[in-house]
Amino acid sequence: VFEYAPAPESRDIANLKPHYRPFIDGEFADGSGEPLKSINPATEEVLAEVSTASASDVDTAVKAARRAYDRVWRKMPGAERAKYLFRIARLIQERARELAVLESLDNGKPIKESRDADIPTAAAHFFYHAGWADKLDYAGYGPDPKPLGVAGQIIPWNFPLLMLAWKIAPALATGNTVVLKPAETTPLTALVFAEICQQAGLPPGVVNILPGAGDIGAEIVNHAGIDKIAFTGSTDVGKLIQRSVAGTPKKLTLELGGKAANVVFADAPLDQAVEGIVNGIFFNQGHVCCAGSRLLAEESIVDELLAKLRYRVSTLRLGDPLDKNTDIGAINSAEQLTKIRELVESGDSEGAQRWTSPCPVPERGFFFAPTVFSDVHQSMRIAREEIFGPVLSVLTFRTPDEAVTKANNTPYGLSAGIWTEKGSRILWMANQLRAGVVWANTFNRFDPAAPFGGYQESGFGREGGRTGLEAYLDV
Ligand code: TXE
Repeated sequence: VFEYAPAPESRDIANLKPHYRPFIDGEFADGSGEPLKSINPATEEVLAEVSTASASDVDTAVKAARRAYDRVWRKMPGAERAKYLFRIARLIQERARELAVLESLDNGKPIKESRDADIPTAAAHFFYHAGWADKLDYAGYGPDPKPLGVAGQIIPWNFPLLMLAWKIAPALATGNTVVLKPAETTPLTALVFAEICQQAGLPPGVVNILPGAGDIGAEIVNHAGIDKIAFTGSTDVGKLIQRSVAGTPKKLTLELGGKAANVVFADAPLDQAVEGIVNGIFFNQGHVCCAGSRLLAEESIVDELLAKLRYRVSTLRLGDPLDKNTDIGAINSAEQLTKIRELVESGDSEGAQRWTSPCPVPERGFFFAPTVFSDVHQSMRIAREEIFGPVLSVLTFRTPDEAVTKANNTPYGLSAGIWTEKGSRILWMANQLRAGVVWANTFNRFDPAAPFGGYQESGFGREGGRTGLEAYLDV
């Protein structure tokens, strides 16, 4: 067990303030909800106090968003809206180091991931959607496509700024205004984003950011002034929201949990597959809705694959998220760590074979060593339930048909991976798999131009690409 050593210089880059406040109608407001403390999950120390929104703040924000929609934003030519989106994208790039360090402090993810994935991809989403803002008429949406109005957007803690970008960029590009609630454990980068909106000169009310817990999410969902709801989070809360919206004219898109199969055939280049399996489940501590949490390996190669996999996983470094060499950071919260431990114990008691990486684990902070379960049966909880942590369940198959049947044996359907040299098999599998995204010989690749979203209990609607625009337009 090694001592956790904070990295003070790089921490300063985050420009951390003692107090953060909600952003309503272009100004930082006092926020009349219960204040919350944002915790650094790697040290368990308080990073900052955050004022939260109350029900009356939700009402003020929704009214501000409506005014901005009616008076300014929907009337603005697309080419003008695009300029704001381009400005926001460039400001995210200019403040990328600050945002990356702040994200790693607040979320626990390794700095190399926030630096190389979260923040640049967030900027890419604004660049991409800026390009759409003045081209909607060419995209087959008619000469004058109509926005929906005020969008209520609720996001989770696993990719705080990136999920914000996935939600806000298409909404603004299509002429909607926004009331967004970040997750209670990771509100900080969203509130720096509010500063960026001010810096970009965005008209007041176009974007409102309301930190708070689930009750404030519910206030947004139930507010009569909201026209569209976009939610990313747990399947349970997604179902709750779906019930609340029933009988209202509100439009809804849901991006919920997953239990993706990563299918490796005997002819796959195994070393490459091992990299994809590791990325699939250990990227972002496995806090990824599309994580490849079920490895389906062809029986004839499972022993060789497991040996290679264990060796590779044992080289992953776990620890200080601000250390550039860290591969696995902290679990985002004590609650999530408890959930992971409980599911891992169920794997033990149901008879799966557990292997844990021998990496040192810091004593302080919420950490969980990479874990691989073999001899997993489809009926076990670790094969069925979303663990949302660095835990892989390995199952086997003998024929392509069996691989498809097992991959599809889940109530979810967000993503899947296929590893094989046979192009025809990739096309056949991609067609058979009930998953919104299928990767072949790669995993966890994201592009703003590619629609993302689920089947079944993984939700409905798509984000990204041209299809993603439809969620914010009356066509
Ligand atoms: O999710 P919640 P939690 C899964 C993952 C994880 C589990 C629980 O398996 O272990 O969900 O995570 C807001 N009305 N995913 O508890 O509660 C909440 O404040 C409106 C997968 O964090 O769904 C936060 O902003 N909003 C997932 C957001 O919903 C409500 C990402 C998500 O929190 C609300 C996160 C309510 N009644 C968790 N209750 C993915 N798809 O990537 C809570 N919220």
